[in-house]
Amino acid sequence: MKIRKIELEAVTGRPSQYPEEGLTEIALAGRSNVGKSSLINTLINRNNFARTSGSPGKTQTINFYNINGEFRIVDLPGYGYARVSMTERQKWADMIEKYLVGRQSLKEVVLLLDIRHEPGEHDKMMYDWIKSFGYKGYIIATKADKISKGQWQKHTSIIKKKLDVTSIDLIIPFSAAKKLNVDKVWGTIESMLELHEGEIDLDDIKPEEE
Ligand SMILES: Nc1nc2c(ncn2[C@@H]2O[C@H](COP(=O)(O)OP(=O)(O)O)[C@@H](O)[C@H]2O)c(=O)[nH]1
Ligand SMILES: [Mg+2]
Repeated sequence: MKIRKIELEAVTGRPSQYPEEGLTEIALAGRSNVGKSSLINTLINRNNFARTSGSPGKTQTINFYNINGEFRIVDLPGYGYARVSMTERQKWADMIEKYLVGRQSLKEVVLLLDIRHEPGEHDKMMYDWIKSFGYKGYIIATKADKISKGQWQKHTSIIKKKLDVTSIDLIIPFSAAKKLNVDKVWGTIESMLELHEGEIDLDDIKPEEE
């Protein structure tokens, strides 16, 4: 993917402030600190366009990144941050559900998991939730530089088993720190976008007027 232009189009939890529907959106979900912002920065080849942080953030917004004016990568608010109140949790759930349920442009939701750890209860809930909406269930296993390549398969198998992932091919080990499998992730995103483009658009098959 050639990146020509990136724009942070909206940072909001409110549907009224989402960017206009139309461009295909691919959303990223995962617990706080799993590496969502780092993944976005690596994909677009910028150091800190999507802000990363050492401490799990409390900012609960949905961030819409417009890529080349062609599609959007959508960074969903992270979960699993221990020090939040019930009201905060409820707000998170409302925000994310409104987006997942109501967003027509949303074509795929990718779950990010730390490759080192067995998925937790919240990860399982998130994955089941994603699957229940009919999404394919892609997983990016982040921070893959933290274990040796020889260990990747063992760890992705644990993820597959724990979350009932239909195919191991849906799990992509990835490292922002060492830029491992960047092309593979882009390839996967491109295939998601092509699938959408492959849908029949009546405007395309209408004969041109004389
Ligand atoms: N070693 C390593 N650290 C990473 C990687 N990706 C993210 N991190 C670190 O994990 C922390 C959280 O990353 P961030 O992208 O802000 O996570 P987010 O909360 O999911 O957006 C930061 O300290 C990052 O530097 C990676 O691929 N390898
Ligand atoms: Mg982030």
